[in-house]
Amino acid sequence: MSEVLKIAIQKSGRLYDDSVKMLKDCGIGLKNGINRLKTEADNFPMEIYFLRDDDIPQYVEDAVAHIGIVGENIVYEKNKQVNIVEQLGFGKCRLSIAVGKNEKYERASFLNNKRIATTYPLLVQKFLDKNKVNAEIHAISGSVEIAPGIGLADAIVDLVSSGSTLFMNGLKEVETVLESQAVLVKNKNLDSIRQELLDKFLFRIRAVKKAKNNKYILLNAPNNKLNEIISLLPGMKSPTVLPLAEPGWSSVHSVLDENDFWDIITRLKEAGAQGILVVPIEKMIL
Ligand code: PRT
Ligand code: ZN
Repeated sequence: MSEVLKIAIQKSGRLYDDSVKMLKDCGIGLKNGINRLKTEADNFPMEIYFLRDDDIPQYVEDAVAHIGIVGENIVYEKNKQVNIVEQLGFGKCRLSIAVGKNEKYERASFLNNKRIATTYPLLVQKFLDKNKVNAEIHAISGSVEIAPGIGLADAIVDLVSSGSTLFMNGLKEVETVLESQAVLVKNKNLDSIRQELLDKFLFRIRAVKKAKNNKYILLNAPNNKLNEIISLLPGMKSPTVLPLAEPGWSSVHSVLDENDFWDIITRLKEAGAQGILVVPIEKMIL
């Protein structure tokens, strides 16, 4: 029982649901305990710790948890000794500079001798140093967006996703300091048993991620158009082609990348494909 992989995830907040879902998609269920500090996994040697996101890098550095799920924004701001192993594709946002909507911000030099409110003082200082700007950083712990309105700051640096918080506070986003998403981090000195467990877990994560980015496609094609249609389809190796009961027709199966999806579907139709079915893939192992 001691040889388990301990993972830290956010206790509640924006990363909680997606973190639990990712575990579930990897076949790892959480036992429903009343103890909300930690729980065991159903069918993988894993223990799940529920923590504040800000604390996760420290816990992973100290090997209290072997791995953790946390935003890149927190990883870089906390600057702890952990390794990023995988980007997880959720919790996407950007750390951005925002100023009053009527200000004329053209470049970082706008910030010279100004006051900047943020909960990310380390990342802001790095940005200022890189751009050779001298500004005063006010590190505050929350509600950064109200700082300009109450006269505490001339600019803010905060996380943005839809932009509506900035808009509602009369601010505009002018420059991105960091693009961020949830990542899997690990302790730098994992023993071989935990590393092996992590490798198994990562294998599952990658299969789930790959499946999410791909779709399974089935279509009917007249045999005289088969070559053209097949040439449009990448497939995992090459498309599967099966004869239909109706003479002169075939059924073609393949896998499409989400990014090329609409473009290829349009070209398939133009090439004579009919009855196109597109279905999600649950896991994809190459
Ligand atoms: O309690 P705990 O400390 O664990 O949680 P928290 O309140 O510090 O964090 P939480 O749950 O708000 O966010 C956790 C992580 O989600 C962050 O560290 C980011 O990696 C990621 N994330 C993604 C975001 C956002 N999008 C986001 N929009 N974190 C915060 N915001 C906030 C932002 O600070 C601002 O107040 O949402 C507001 C802006 O949103 P829009 O949509 O109005 O632009
Ligand atoms: Zn937090």
